[in-house]
Amino acid sequence: MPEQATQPDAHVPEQVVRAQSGGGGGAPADPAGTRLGVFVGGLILALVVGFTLGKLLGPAESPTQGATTGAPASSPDAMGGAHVHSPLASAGSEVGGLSVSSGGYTMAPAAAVFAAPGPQDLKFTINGADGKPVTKFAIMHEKPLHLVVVRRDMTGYQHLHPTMAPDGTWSVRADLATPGVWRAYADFTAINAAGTQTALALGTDLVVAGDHRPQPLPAAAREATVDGQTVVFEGTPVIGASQPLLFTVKQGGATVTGLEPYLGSFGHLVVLRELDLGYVHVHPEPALVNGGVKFWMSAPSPGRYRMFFDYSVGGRVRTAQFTLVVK
Ligand SMILES: [Cu+2]
Repeated sequence: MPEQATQPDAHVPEQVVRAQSGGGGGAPADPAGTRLGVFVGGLILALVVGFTLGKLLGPAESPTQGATTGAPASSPDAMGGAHVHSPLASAGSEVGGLSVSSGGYTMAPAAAVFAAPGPQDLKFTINGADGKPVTKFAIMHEKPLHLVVVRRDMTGYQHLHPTMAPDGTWSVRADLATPGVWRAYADFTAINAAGTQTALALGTDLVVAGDHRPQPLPAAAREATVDGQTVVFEGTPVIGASQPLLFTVKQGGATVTGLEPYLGSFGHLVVLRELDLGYVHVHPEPALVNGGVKFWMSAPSPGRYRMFFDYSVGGRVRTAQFTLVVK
């Protein structure tokens, strides 16, 4: 299986500011993830759920900070300003990544068609409502922007961290190893001139010319092997209610106890929906649970999903992949 592509740590430009952080402790009320507060059109407060990292989020934070989300900030379900999220209620029920433009922000790739497969220097900007590249981003999970790249048949997954030039151009080397249509998701929290933070996952297609050989989605399984380690998950996602998912890493039949924090948590889970590649990025509880990494997820709809679980052991990041069927 493909390894997590490793990238040099992103240089964090001066313009990138650190989001207010909850500092970890005392966040039991928020294991599933809520995010408050994006001004839309100047007035409306939107409530967005997607993923969170308890370490970054405290329950009583400023309404404009929090983890990024897979859902656009202005999604209709999020507009009920008065409703209060029970901590486990609706995290993950939205998908993002379906649009190249949302909430006043637009992802603009420098090139979206490539003449041949192979490593490419991807470049793009995130443009604001004024059409100019955004240069201020909040740090979420230790990075100002996360880029997930995968071919539309769910092969070739990469979780990358581009670097930003002072003019707002993001660059990263990505391996578009095979012909076909790829999806690139930019997951970030932009900060506008007024200081308002907007968490988004925008997505664009990238087309690689050549003889396209789409692969079928592997059968659903609760176990995946990556680089000599076996990863299993427990839990059954359902629609409309947040359910736990516990991922445990095993080697030689024993649970690997040495999971290390990676990008501020013990694991990261990207869930993509088959057919439209809707993006659900959930995050774990801050502490290990019986040596495993526990996430909360609410499935957005019936169907098949591909789950990509990034974790770090011995300083090495691996990605375990699973097909999930939601009924
Ligand atoms: Cu990332």
